[in-house]
Amino acid sequence: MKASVTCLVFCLGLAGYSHADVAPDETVYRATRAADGVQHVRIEGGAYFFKPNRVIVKLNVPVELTVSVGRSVIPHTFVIQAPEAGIVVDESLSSQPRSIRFTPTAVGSYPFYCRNRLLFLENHRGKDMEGVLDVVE
Ligand SMILES: [Cu+2]
Repeated sequence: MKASVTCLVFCLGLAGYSHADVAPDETVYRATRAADGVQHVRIEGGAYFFKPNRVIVKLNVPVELTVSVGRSVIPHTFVIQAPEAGIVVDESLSSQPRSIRFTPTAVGSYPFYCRNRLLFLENHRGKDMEGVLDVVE
């Protein structure tokens, strides 16, 4: 009896987490310098998320972001506007991975997001298609 109650609680818990419309929780990727001296980061986008949605990179070490989206009729973009840190990115995305290179020059937390909007509806950023790039010492 006790075992079946435990299972019931556990199974309900799992069902709660598998709800497809809920935005994924924060997924963190901490980049490290690879043998080529570059911090390689892969970000996957979709309607409406970026995964990981929190990326931590080291200051003054080159970064190569490889960004793509799953097959979709909805166009998406990847934007970072942080000229104060030497990072200005505005790219259209497709299922073909796209590489973006920059070297972060200032510590801080910089948002990345999709700037697209579906007709007059809410923009994708407002639907959780955003994340944070943390530049650390
Ligand atoms: Cu989008």
